[in-house]
Amino acid sequence: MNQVCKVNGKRMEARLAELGEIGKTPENGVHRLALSAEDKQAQKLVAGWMKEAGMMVRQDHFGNLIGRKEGTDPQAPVVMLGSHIDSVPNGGRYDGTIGVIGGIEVVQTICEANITHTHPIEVVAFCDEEGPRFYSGLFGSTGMIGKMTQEKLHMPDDEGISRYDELRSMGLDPDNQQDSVRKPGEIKVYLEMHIEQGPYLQAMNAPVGIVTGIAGPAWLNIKLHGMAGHAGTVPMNMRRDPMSGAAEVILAIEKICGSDPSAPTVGTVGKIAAYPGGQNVIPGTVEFSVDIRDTDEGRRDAAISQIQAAVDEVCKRRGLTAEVKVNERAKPTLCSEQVMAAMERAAGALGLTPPKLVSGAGHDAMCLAEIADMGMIFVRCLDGISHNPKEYASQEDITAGTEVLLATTLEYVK
Ligand code: HGY
Ligand code: MN
Ligand code: MN
Repeated sequence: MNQVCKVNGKRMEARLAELGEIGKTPENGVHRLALSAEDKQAQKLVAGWMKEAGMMVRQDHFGNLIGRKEGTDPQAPVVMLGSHIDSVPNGGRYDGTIGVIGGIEVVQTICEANITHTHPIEVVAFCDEEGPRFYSGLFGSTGMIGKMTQEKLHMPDDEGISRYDELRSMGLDPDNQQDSVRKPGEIKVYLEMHIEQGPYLQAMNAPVGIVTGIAGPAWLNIKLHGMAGHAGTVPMNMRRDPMSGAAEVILAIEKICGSDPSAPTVGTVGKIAAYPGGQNVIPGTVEFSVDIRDTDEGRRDAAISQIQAAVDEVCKRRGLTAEVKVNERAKPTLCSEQVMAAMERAAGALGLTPPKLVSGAGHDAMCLAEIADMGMIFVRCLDGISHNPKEYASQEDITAGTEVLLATTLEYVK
């Protein structure tokens, strides 16, 4: 393979800073929800960088932004790099973005070093990886592998707007999905660099890690219905209060998911709302989200069944009714052994010995693993903080991760 070349850490640092200004929050985080005005503005900025890096740029009908650099054989399967640029509400500026900016940097470095390669390289900013706005994530990558559902496409946000509406308003045609779907064999390998979003690399004093597998998230929406009433006049023993019921269920979720300290099962209630939502009104309905994850699908689904049983018991005892909807049930995913070995070789040549670790966070890589070999490189982040404006990864560590990404890419594009 051609000469060794170095990525430009300063260029990546400047791009991360510029991207972080779009949707910036008072606490210096980012609020760039999928398909929002901020997300669309960020897509335009990233598309410009893809062009600067020597790529042709298009957007597929799922809203995925795709840069492509041809190799000597345009029919050869694609080496795909990518991640996402949408964020959670008031999130961090490194989650997803380092994988897109790092991928662009790999292609730009290959271009500037005039390295010839056989396989085409694509860099993808997947649409709506995070999911909070439309109640399910991995949207663009799910579409790319041909698993889009009408329910996902038309699920409205809290203002009644769907991803379908937003994509149409961008001049895309989500009804014409077939030419946006990639088939097994079209993609040789998918490589994603991402911040770890956990504490282990820092604890092991390692700048980068190699991911062995990704926990599978299940997202539920639970509604408890009781009887709205006057906060001042309804005696405590005559209430059917769904807020107190929700409190009991939420504590049950914590107990169920923490019952086996040796298991990586986690459960989170991140969003809750009371209707009608008055200071002096006993709520009629309380609705809350549940995010349950595990690397073992059976154990995760057993936790969901236990949560369902807890809801039934609380409702029976308190005279409530419940609606439990499972919006997302992603399978835990293993990374390809060959890709992990290639990453290890690449890191070794750079003098790094990255530890192997599991990802508790979900990633687009889970979808791509269904149609191609997949691997992920983790970059250390400060105190493991993520989905928080305090999220931070150093330029040195991001550069180290990108060097591993570049070297792994060069092995696959031959
Ligand atoms: O929720 C997740 O694991 C990812 O941040 N979308
Ligand atoms: Mn992410
Ligand atoms: Mn995230």
